[in-house]
Amino acid sequence: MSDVIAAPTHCPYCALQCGMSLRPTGRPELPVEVVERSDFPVNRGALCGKGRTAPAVLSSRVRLTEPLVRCPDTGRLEPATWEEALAAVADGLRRTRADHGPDAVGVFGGGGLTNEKAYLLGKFARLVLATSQIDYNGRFCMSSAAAAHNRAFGLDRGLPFPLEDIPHTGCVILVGSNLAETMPPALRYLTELKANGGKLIVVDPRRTRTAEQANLHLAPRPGTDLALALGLLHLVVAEGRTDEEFIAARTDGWEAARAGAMAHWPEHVERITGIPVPELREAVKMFCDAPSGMVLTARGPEQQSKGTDTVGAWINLCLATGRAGRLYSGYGCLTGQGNGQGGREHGQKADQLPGYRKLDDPAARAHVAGVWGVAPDSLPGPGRSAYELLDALGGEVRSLLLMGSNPVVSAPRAAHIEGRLRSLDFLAVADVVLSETAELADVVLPVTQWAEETGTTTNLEGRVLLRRQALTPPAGVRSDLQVMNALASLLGWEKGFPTDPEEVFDELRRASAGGPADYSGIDYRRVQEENGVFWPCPAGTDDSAAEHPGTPRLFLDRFATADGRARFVPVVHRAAAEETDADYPVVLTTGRVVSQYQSGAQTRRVDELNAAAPGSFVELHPRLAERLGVADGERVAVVSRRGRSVAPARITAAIRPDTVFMPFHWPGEGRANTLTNPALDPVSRMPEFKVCAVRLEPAAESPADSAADA
Ligand SMILES: Nc1nc2c(c(=O)[nH]1)N[C@H]1C(S)=C(S)[C@@H](COP(=O)(O)OP(=O)(O)OC[C@H]3O[C@@H](n4cnc5c(=O)[nH]c(N)nc54)[C@H](O)[C@@H]3O)O[C@H]1N2
Ligand SMILES: Nc1nc2c(c(=O)[nH]1)N[C@H]1C(S)=C(S)[C@@H](COP(=O)(O)OP(=O)(O)OC[C@H]3O[C@@H](n4cnc5c(=O)[nH]c(N)nc54)[C@H](O)[C@@H]3O)O[C@H]1N2
Ligand code: SF4
Ligand SMILES: [Mo]
Repeated sequence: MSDVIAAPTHCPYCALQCGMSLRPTGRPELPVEVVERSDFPVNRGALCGKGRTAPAVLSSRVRLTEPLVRCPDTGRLEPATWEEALAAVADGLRRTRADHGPDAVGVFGGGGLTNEKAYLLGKFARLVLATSQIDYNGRFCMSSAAAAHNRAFGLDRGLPFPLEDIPHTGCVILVGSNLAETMPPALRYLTELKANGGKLIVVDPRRTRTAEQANLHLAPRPGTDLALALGLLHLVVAEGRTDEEFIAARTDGWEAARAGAMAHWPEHVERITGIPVPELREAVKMFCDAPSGMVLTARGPEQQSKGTDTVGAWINLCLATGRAGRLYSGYGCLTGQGNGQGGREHGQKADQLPGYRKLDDPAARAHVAGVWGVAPDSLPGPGRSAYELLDALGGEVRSLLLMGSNPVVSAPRAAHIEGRLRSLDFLAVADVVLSETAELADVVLPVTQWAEETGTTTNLEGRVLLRRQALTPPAGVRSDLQVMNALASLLGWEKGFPTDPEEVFDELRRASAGGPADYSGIDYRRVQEENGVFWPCPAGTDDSAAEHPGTPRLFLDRFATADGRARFVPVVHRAAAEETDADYPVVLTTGRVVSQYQSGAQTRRVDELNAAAPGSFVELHPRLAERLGVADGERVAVVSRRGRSVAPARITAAIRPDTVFMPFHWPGEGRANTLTNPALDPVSRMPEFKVCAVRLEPAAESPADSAADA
């Protein structure tokens, strides 16, 4: 079958980007298997079940191996040649553009795409399609932390230090991260922290496997992290635990931030969050008694309609206590997707150009236009954010090219978004499997996967990594880069579009040079020899200049603002976009389980993972279950203003009695996103996945009509 070379690479899934090696099996149905690779420092050989079983998705039994085009007669997706499929895509996009103008064509990308793909997708949208309408699923992920990072530090890199620093700090506050399930090999860093005498505080409405590790678990009502952070800062000030020297030497704006915090009295914060004042005091004592400290956030506090301010409040706590810009101290965001970091730096975001440059900055436009060989004026301006783009489908945006996301399952208010996708004049989806979104497409393009292609990703530490091709893809699939190249030429783009990943990376380096995320000194050879290189890594100014070593630790001497000082951002608490009331008295929050990944498009095709996590469920407290008369395992309906979902009850005292939790990995009647609220953060445009109001009802035994708005 395929000719296979054993090769070191990285997992296709989450932002940890665990190192692994692939060994040929000689079995066509499963051409490679994963073997341990202990030389990569992030995971030192450890893998979760998803990474271990990732080769199952390479199997022709579950993946796409030929293009599909919707037949006008049968209305069904039918096999087609690549020439037919690509011509159909070019025609569909061209027709929309001719009838409605370039901004009627949209592009939607993903944080799982390699740097090379993300970079070319942005270039393809702006040059070949000349559209401003491009955004990506990272907007659903960590965009609030990204915005808060930029506001406070002048730069956004998920972690400003390597993971290996965590065991050396004195105290970690982990806010809304369940990394025991979402990045299992990283749990080791917390175990080592505690073994070194460091303290762990976990903030999560549920007593998760991660929270079980904590010295102190604070369980706030979902959507109240902003009040919590402000309340802690209030106590820090009241108890005289600020670091005045650090504040004076390295920050600006303390007075206004301090005034905001002083308005949040502990008793008031207890009423909002449900966390008793003595626990607030204990948290402050633990954090401030330690010689150094870190605050790490993940999706819990970020996926809120005030996510940017919430992260800002946690950053203020770090700045006020001098827990930033120092060795073993700082704020960091645990980015989620395989290339969640690099995917947000190179221009698939609506307002962005490569190198984390801003699309509305004339100097940035001039630089990138120069690399691309076009006039700066020819670059479109910023477009809509992800949810706003999906919501405009069938209206102002009439055709969509989608690469690397499955919004039918993962977008907020998903039944409505599914309706918008159905109302498009034309939808093309490039994917490795027939996802729920691909099922709606007019054309489906089957593309190569991680092990079948070469490309770089940037993990949550800002470490640029290389996945090298390890096996030959099946005949019938092409790479995303080949897809863009072919479409560019069919659409009349004469300057060519590279298909060799290393050539694309070299262009990306030049486009990023001098930008905030400067990759110009990084190349494939260095990445391989050094087991990853941390950006920023500018190229030497002339050939004799020494190689820049990369930047594992940011901000030790100065922050990335113009004057080198960090900015306090004054914030005050505000309520969730949708509060509970008599009709919808319970809070719904959503998230993940260890054995499924995201919309499940890939992991729901792996038997071992399905056996471990076969379907959706509703986690609820025994008291709430008793009030409803629901027994464990019984089907329960969850109803919000957006729709109704049904899934078995999972009764556990590990969740607040006023809150229910659903994982979002499944389509159909158990789809959590049928319920979620698309209210957006005003700065980051992040939807409020983590809080909405619902009511619960016992469900009929027969599968319910999952009635929902459209
Ligand atoms: N197994 C698995 N691993 C994954 C993924 C996956 O789908 N499956 N996805 C990857 C991606 S893209 C991402 S973004 C990361 C996400 O990684 P995490 O952020 O760890 O994942 P979540 O489960 O979404 O949310 C974390 C926790 O937030 C809590 N939470 C809910 N509401 C609130 C709130 O209002 N405040 C606070 N403080 N906490 C709250 C939830 O109870 C949950 O335990 O995981 C990555 N890894
Ligand atoms: N309720 C709720 N909803 C959420 C969240 C939540 O916590 N709660 N979390 C949000 C977050 S953080 C995220 S990141 C999103 C993720 O949700 P999605 O954007 O739907 O992410 P995936 O399920 O990873 O979808 C990736 C798709 O691209 C395909 N794919 C994989 N690799 C490639 C490639 O190289 N090329 C191409 N063309 N396709 C590829 C996969 O097969 C899959 O169909 O979900 C968000 N939705
Ligand atoms: S933790 Fe993330 S990167 Fe590591 S094996 Fe699991 S899914 Fe892959
Ligand atoms: Mo994510």
